[in-house]
Amino acid sequence: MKPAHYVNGAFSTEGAAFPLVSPVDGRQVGSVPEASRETVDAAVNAARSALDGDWGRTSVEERCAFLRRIADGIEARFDEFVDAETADTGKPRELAATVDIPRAIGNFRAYADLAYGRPERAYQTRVPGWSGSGQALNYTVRRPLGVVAVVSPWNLPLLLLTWKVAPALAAGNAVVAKPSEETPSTATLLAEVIDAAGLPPGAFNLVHGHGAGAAGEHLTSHPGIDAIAFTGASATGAAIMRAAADHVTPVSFELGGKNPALVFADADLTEAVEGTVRSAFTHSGQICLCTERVYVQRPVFEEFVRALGERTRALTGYGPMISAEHRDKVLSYYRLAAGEGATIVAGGGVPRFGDERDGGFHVEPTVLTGLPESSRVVREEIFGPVCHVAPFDDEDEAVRLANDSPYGLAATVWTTDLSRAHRVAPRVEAGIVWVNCWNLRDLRTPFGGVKASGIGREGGEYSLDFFSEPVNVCVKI
Ligand code: NAD
Ligand code: 6OD
Repeated sequence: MKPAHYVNGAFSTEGAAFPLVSPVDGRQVGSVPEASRETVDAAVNAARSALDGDWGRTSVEERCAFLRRIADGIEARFDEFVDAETADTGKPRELAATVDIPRAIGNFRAYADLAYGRPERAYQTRVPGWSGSGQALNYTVRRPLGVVAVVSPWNLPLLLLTWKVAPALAAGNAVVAKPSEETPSTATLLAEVIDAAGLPPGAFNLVHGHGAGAAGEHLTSHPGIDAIAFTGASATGAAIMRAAADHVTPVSFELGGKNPALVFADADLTEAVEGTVRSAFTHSGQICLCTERVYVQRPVFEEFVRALGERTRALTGYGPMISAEHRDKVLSYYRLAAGEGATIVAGGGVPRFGDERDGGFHVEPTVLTGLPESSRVVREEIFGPVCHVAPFDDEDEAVRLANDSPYGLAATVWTTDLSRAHRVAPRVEAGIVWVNCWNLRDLRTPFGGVKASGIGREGGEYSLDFFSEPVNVCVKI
């Protein structure tokens, strides 16, 4: 399968090609076509025509049936999807097979269920002194926003793309999607599945290419776009917001994080250590929800750091950073930490394998201590397999440290004290707080961040709300 655009129901590889590089060994494994402004225009125009045509006339039942067919289509080609996601990202195959691809299938099924069963409120309004019945009926109908741009990152490529595409289609929008330039493959497979599912041409379009000054920017600044759903870095969100401002285009943003974990002395320490290994190092820390700041109550600090260090040094089979550029960014933070006098409890460098992986973009899972809270390593999102561990004395200090960040995406609290869990969770400035677990997802719940971590919420009804416009109809009875 070669990465290809999918516009108005047709595949093409129009545009200059750029290399697709394996992060595992650094070799070029393919090429990706860069969508020109004309291709983006064609995709937006096709989406508009679909709304004016067959797609715009579909009922919610029909759209939900399409979503289920797409889910079935991904399932039927499960191994191909897993192979493609593993190859593009370098993540362990097991992760793609147990998280990325099943969740993509789940996204389509969940939104088929949610959109189909969605009630709307109605109000009977009394108007005293009115002639006739003196009453009116107010009810709400939901209209799609129109042509929606979906721009997604490389870390969970299909999961995050379908997380937006599924509700956008369920709500009746037409979509122009642009996946990350680093990970074009599963998006292309998705277009094949959508094509086979028989969606009317133009209802879903896919363009490949880079972001700034390229396909991504052409798309998000396009006057024919009615909304933008974006997942990626906060700085990119700011750039997209500036582009969106010209047309007052609504945005839904899922952005970066610098997520804290709070480990109280009453926590089950084995669980907290295992949980932190998962939350800091899954997909080599390249998940926006990963923990990069760990705060541990002083009586168990030394024990926790020792155990976390041991577990981290024993990790094997972890995947690489997505690119040489990203590897260099992560390593620059490792050097910065060392330069600022951090204690490197585990990792801190580049692993040597003695095989072709040495040409890839691996870095060691790393645990640091001893840095001041003001240091860049503690404040900035690194997006790699690294966490800094610091002590705290009491609940108030733990909450203050957790909240002292420009970000507010997710947090984890480890405690066996139920009252404490309920006290602390709502005080943490984050969109999601996990207690004694991490990244446990129910697709009906609100998902998103506060502060620099995002605008709005996705998930369940929240996504369907974003992707549709409520219209109140008031009828005199
Ligand atoms: P990125 O912002 O560099 O790129 C994301 C997407 O935006 C890509 O498709 C890219 O081509 C496009 N893009 C880049 N510049 C653009 C521009 N000026 N206009 C339009 N499109 C543009 O992010 P990334 O490096 O792919 O992903 C890592 C970042 O994403 C991290 O900061 C991470 O925290 C964040 N992220 C957040 C969530 C979340 O749910 N909050 C999920 C995953 C990743
Ligand atoms: O699980 C999800 O729905 C979701 N949006 C995850 C985001 C992960 C960030 O990398």
